[in-house]
Amino acid sequence: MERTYLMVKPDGVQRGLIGEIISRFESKGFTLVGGKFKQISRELAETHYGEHKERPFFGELVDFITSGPVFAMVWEGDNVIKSSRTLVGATNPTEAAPGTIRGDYGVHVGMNIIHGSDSEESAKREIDLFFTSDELITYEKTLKQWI
Ligand code: 3AN
Repeated sequence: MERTYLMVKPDGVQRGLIGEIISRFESKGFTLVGGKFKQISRELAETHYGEHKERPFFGELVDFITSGPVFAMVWEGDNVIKSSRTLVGATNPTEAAPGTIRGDYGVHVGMNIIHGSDSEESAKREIDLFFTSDELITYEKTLKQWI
């Protein structure tokens, strides 16, 4: 079963969107297998966003993601990596379709509400970075046969 890492960023937490975001993934039919509130250190932020190290906005990105608590989650389901990127919407909220999380709530590309892993490889890396295996709970949903 596929898993992905999703994270409500400090702006999403401050705006009270944790519940709304969890609700969208639950309603879609995915299963929450791990979740926690976390203050990210600069070191963890620099590792998590390592692929953007050379980008001009890297410093801003690290400042922002460490500026307040985030809500870190692991979600499970068929094709959850690709589907959750669709639910999240385009990186730049000005281009994100209405109905997506960024399209409905985001304004600026630097503060775009939520992070979602973009591939199997990054999902694995990010899940391992933010969660220990005993923080992830595998369980069966009786509704599963209907999805
Ligand atoms: P996504 O989060 O949609 O996968 P990435 O991986 O290209 O997007 O970018 C990582 C994060 O970097 C984005 N979520 C966004 O917050 C930030 N970012 C991307 N492009 C810019 C930019 N031009 N200016 C400021 N921040 C940016």
